[in-house]
Amino acid sequence: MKEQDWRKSVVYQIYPKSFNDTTGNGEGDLKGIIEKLDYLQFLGIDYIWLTPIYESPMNDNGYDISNYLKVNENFGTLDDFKLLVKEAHQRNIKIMMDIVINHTSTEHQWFKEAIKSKDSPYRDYYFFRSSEEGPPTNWESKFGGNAWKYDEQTDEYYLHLFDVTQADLNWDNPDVRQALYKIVNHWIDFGVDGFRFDVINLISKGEFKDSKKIGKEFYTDGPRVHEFLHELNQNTFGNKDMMTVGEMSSTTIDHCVKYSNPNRQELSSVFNFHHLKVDYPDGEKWAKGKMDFHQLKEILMNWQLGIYEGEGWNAIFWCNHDQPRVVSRFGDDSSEELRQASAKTLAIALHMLQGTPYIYQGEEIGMTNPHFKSIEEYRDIESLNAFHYLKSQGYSEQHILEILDQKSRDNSRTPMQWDDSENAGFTSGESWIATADNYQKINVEQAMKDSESVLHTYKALINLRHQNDILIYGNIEPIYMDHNQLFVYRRHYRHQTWLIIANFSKDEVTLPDGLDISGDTIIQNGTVNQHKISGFGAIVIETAK
Ligand code: TEU
Repeated sequence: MKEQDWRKSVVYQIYPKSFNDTTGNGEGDLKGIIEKLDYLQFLGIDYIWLTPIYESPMNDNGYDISNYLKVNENFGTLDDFKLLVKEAHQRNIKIMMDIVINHTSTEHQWFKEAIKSKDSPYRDYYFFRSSEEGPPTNWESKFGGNAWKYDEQTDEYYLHLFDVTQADLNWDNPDVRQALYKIVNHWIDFGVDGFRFDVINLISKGEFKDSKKIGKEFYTDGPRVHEFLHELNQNTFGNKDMMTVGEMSSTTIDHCVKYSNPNRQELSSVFNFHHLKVDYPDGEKWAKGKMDFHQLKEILMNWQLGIYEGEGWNAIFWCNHDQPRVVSRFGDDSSEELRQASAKTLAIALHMLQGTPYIYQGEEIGMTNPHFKSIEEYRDIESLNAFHYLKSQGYSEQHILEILDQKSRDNSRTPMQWDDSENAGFTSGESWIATADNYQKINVEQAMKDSESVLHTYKALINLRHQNDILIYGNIEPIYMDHNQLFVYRRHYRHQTWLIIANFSKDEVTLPDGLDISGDTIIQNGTVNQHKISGFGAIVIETAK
């Protein structure tokens, strides 16, 4: 595989609204990120993925863009952004912008023009359809309800795969594509180093027909998606030193090989989410569920082998701004000992895989879900819509809160926990969302002082990736896949072999007979000997060199 430096990189995702507030208005801002660049440099990360900072009514916290060319004043000014890029570059940290070009906010000028009349030159920027018998199709919005909104003024419906205030763009219209390429190039001109493209595998819609499911089959990995991505590549970031990643909803390995194989000149890498649905009973997110460990291992390994085989490139991650905190979800946050042990082992198990590791703000200190007790504490539109829908279905408020406690996107959106002062040092004002009540124990300041903290495990893992080509280019060999507690695999590269053993249970486990763990220890969490591994223990051993 051609050597490409970006493949040695680790990305740190920042959700600016919850990262660091320097104005006291209770919301994070760009200057707050600049203040913390030395911390990120200490951690050793290579890129910052900045979730959307563009002008937005913030119904979906910035994923509903009303002006792509202006910085949302809640986050600061264009000068603040330019300073962030400059200061990050001075610390050898690159900036990856998050850009949402599958849909715009209904506050966007294009949509405002489009909805004025059927003859508007912008009408065909979106999907407007007339229908006598209600919504044109039975497709469901990912945020609940039908995916079509009726507009009385022009007696037509418009498509919104997400919130009703997020209208889907018509990529079949070449004017839309050219307008979007100009926007991407606008930000490239500010010296950014890459992009994360939001739900980019939904941009090509096929037939508008009723679905036997919820409609996904008509717009996921659609008929022209690869053509569009290649055109996007060639008109913007292609042939530049930029790293791109596509968020791929409900996609396949085959498509992701096509999206990320460099010879196809589409994207550099892909996010897929199949491994983060192993606690969805019968695929249902809004239900209480337990992690299916075998399914988790199988999906992770299938994607590792499939993408390696196709010379594509995975993003490897547990957390992001849409997902619950992994230590509460797949680890154990019921005690300080179990929280630390499970957070470290989850990190080791993930960071030894092939692909680009993504660390979500706070994951590196083992931040947990906040375990909110009332619906009033929630802010996320998807979660609030789910609450009202489940209530309409007759579920008790208590039961719904238990579901939200597990699955809400707000689990990852509580303020970054910097120190043990009020609001965890995130803001001097009233925070837009409550801080998790364990911030006095779990915060950056405390973690920096403790050489055994989760933070220092993440720092060590980032360094290992920078220093060891086996992690970048080595192939992977899953073993003991039928084990009920252990996640075990090998990495091979040239003459080297690394063995990775991670115990996903809180109980001590006897190692399988014949598993030879002699060799040099690369990194370890907990106690491991030839026969046993401690609860949530992990070890990486160089068994051949
Ligand atoms: O997320 C796509 C998406 O489907 C998310 O809603 C997420 O996968 C889901 O909540 C998991 O159950 C992207 C952004 O990451 C998300 O924040 C936006 O709300 C969404 O697109 C619309 O732009």
